[in-house]
Amino acid sequence: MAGKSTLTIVKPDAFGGGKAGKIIALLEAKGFTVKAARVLQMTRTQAGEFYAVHRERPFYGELVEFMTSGACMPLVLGREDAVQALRDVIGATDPAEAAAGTVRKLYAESKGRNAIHASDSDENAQREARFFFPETELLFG
Ligand code: FUP
Repeated sequence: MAGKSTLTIVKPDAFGGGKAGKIIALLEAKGFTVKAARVLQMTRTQAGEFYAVHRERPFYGELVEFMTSGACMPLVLGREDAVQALRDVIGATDPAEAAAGTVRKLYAESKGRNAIHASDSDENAQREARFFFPETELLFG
């Protein structure tokens, strides 16, 4: 059964550019509720661990550099079929390929500086939510 929660991050380009409010408003308009939120500037260790799955990819160094370049805002979001619904709302990784009305079409600068992260499976959503919100076990279920 599809889960009711997912993890998003308003990335440093969007957070630093004053877009967090607009992005959260768009997500709420699409039926998501905010279940947890925080603001932090990730260390290289944190960003490296969060994106460990991409460690061998050519863009990994740039990705860690970007994600540690300023404050970001992780949020746990609730909705029916949360993971897939959020993937649909954020749009393609490259904003040039993202559909009209998606977060990345509206707010992303480039494939690297692309405004928002969204978990790609229920398993990763749980893992990523625990990464930023280790004190809460009640966000999923
Ligand atoms: P997405 O799930 O759409 O965020 O995309 P991926 O999981 O494939 O990539 C994670 C992040 O790596 C992207 F958000 C941005 C960065 N990336 C690049 O910088 N260049 C690429 O070619 C692919 C991804």
